[in-house]
Amino acid sequence: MSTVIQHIETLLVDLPTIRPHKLSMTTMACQTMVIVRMRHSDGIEGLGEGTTIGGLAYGPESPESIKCNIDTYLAPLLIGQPSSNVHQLRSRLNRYARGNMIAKSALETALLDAQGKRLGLSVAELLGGVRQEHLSVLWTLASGDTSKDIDEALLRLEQRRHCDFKLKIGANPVDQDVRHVAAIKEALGDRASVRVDVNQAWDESTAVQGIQALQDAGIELIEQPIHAREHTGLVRLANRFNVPMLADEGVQDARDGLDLICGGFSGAFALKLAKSGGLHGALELAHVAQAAGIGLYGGTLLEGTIGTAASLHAWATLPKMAWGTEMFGPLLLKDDIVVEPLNYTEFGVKLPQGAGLGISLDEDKLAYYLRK
Ligand code: MUC
Ligand code: MG
Repeated sequence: MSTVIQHIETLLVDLPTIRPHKLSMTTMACQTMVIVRMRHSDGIEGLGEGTTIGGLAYGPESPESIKCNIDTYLAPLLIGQPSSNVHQLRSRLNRYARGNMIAKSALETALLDAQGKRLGLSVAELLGGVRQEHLSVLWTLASGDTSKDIDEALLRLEQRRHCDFKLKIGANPVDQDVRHVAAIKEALGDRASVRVDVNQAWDESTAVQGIQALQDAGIELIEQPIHAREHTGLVRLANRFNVPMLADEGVQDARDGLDLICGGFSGAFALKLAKSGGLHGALELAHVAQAAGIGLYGGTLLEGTIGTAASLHAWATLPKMAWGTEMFGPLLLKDDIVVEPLNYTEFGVKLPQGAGLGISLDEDKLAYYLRK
């Protein structure tokens, strides 16, 4: 008899951040992860994670809605189904439930983790095999204070932790943001690259003013300066400036990617499991981008170790990404809920080894941080 999915449990886990993390739409002091434990009839448990930023501040799914929609709608679609045909299970979820990409991503991760454990293969091997074992990882400076950000960057450079830095801007007037970024770039000089993420905060004319000043200051990449749906505006900005544009919220999946490419976009795409409903969806976008010569970047929604490991397994199957990754989520958290944390070393992170994701839960820590 074939193995079937028997039980799906979703847990809200609240972990404090090491410092306030200030973005254009919210300031985070805590991260909430939705952890999925999926039990199969052969006794194997698959782990998944769905995480977003700042409740409903970043996107239409909150941790509470992810849990509620999995428990109420998505889990019942999977219970009793054969465990191992992930494509068929993805189609089933997409047929009966629209959107909810973060929830679907957590479930797909748990399915792949279980299937890997069943076959004795890592998730990256299940996806076709590993092309990179060590992935570069940048750090996001978002304390909200210029001198604290400089100290943080210098420490991470000295530790050989990170040598690329992303600055979260857009919450302040453009002149103030530009002064902040330029001061950090000047302090770091050629030792580090500096990029910015505006998280959609500008309109196009503010973007023209801001990007010109950031380009003059030596900033190397501008992430999502304008609203996600303004694809033609992003194409205009990409054509106007030498500094490349990185589409993030504006490119959720392969369809968005195709739309931007057909519109003449020449920048780069940020991949995120959370945007594309899981590993396969994110890789579909990656393949469209590769066919069009668009550079790639491995993005995060600040997931903990389980979600970060899932992303690493997907990115590891791609050739080296032009803009590296930002898979630093676990480093922003004060503690972890896994037995063995990821190995961050030499300006990057190593792909976890072992079957499935290669991650196991620390049950005591999980119980401690579990939302009661
Ligand atoms: C985003 O929009 O890129 C990534 C790093 C960070 O601090 O926030 C995220 C989301
Ligand atoms: Mg972004």
